[in-house]
Amino acid sequence: MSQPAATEERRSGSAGTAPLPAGRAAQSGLLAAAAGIGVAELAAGALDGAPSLVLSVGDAVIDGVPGWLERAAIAALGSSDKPVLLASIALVAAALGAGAGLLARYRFALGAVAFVLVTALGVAAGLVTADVSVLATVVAGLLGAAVGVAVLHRLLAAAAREARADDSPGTDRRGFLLLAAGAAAVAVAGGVGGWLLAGRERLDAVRAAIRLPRPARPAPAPPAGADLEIPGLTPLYVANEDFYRIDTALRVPAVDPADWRLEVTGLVDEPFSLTYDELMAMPQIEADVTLACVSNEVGGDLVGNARWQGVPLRALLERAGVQRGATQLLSRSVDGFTAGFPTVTALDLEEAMVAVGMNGEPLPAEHGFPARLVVPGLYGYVSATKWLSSIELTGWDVDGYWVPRGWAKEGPVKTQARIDVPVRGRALEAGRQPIAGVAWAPTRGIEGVEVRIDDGPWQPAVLAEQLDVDCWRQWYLPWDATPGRHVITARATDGAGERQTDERTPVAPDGASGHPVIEVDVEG
Ligand SMILES: Nc1nc2c(c(=O)[nH]1)N[C@H]1C(S)=C(S)[C@@H](COP(=O)(O)O)O[C@H]1N2
Ligand SMILES: [Mo]
Repeated sequence: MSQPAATEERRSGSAGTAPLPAGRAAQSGLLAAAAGIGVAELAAGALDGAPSLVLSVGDAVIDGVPGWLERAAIAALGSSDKPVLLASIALVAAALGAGAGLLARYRFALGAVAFVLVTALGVAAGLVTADVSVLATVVAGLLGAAVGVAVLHRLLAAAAREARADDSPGTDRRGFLLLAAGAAAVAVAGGVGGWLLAGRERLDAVRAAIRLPRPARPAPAPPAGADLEIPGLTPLYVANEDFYRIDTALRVPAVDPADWRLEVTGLVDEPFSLTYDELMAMPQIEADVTLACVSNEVGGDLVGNARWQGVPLRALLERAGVQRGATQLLSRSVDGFTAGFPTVTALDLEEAMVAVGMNGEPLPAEHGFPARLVVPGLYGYVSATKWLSSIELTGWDVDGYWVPRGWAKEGPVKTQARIDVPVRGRALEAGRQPIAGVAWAPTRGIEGVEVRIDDGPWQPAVLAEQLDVDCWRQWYLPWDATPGRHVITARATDGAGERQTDERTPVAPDGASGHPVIEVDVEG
């Protein structure tokens, strides 16, 4: 009888020597990692100056990947690049946790060391974030690692008990499952709590309390007929919550207007800085401007039109006094993004502004609260800095964020038409059907759109009222759809009489060109 030995093993509770199944060890490691991450996130939310370690790792990935990969990710995933990145980090963390669990099955110390090493990587990523407290970040990491290791120890001990309990497996299995559920609850509560504490909730309340001033120069109401209201056609103004979002910020910067300043610096006679209240007290304008991303494919949806409100850049530049040689306006965000464009553009275009309002509301957090730039006619990557922190006048030799990453120094928006109707992939019946879409050439306006069906002639589309040269224009063509497959092509002509080229180019380095084409199957 080996009864004494078994008792001895049971009493020691040593996970390292227990004959526990590999599956249980992996589960234990995964759950311990989740609980540890949850606690670290909670601590990061609670401690001043500690960034979320998970999001810091994400930021490090974004900063570290080569430009072509970052471009490819945006091209393939568009606005869902961030959820996909976070899901990937979760998967990798789960795999690492499971691996640590398997290591701990042989030797507990090995698993514990794995936890500490991975946490150290997270802390390292956190420490390179702007404005961190080293102490708070390390404490968040230590708490996470400590909880992870402790939970791992307890789960493995429970799993070992379960493995040894031939007589009454039910109770011991329940013991493991209860602990497992507890670890999962810690993970979820920590993650959610950390996110709430990180300030997003509080900022939403601050933003909701802000009233936009009446613009000194309001934009005219859109003329009747500027929106054709055809089902499936993009509305003239895209609602804030539907507006495309592109940026390098994994975590939307939570900028409290009370702590915010806008610096106007560089090659100017009198540098100055403004508080949010001072900016809001300056005379404001309203303008309807279509914003487009250079990564937008022909026919893509990284483009939108909104009514923006803010202070003209020209007013800020006049106050600062632009010096000779200040050929570039370089804007910077609170999270270190930069974008630059010719100073003359800001002086020439009265609609170029520091925007504080979007479609009648204070800027949404995702779109740059409390202030961003909006410059008609330029792609966002050279101009539309969100969470704006400074405007620096420089020479042309300084480059914004995307220029060394393979994008053109100058980014004028190319003339484009897009076909929205017939809606891709939706069944279509023979008979009278509209073909409809939008076309944009900000600062130049749209003079015409033509549509070609199969190999037929180019037919002029009916244009909606032009709201403004800076914003897109809807168009449609009535069509007698005949059964079978059809190819529909469109092209726009801008206000200068220049026709959209049919030459196809990729989005890099300066924006896609070519005609939008859709294929439709008309039912007989
Ligand atoms: N701070 C910051 N501002 C930014 C970016 C960014 O990565 N960070 N991306 C720019 C790009 S590439 C585009 S196309 C526009 C998109 O603005 P939106 O997200 O409000 O549509 O924001 C611009 N402003
Ligand atoms: Mo962009």
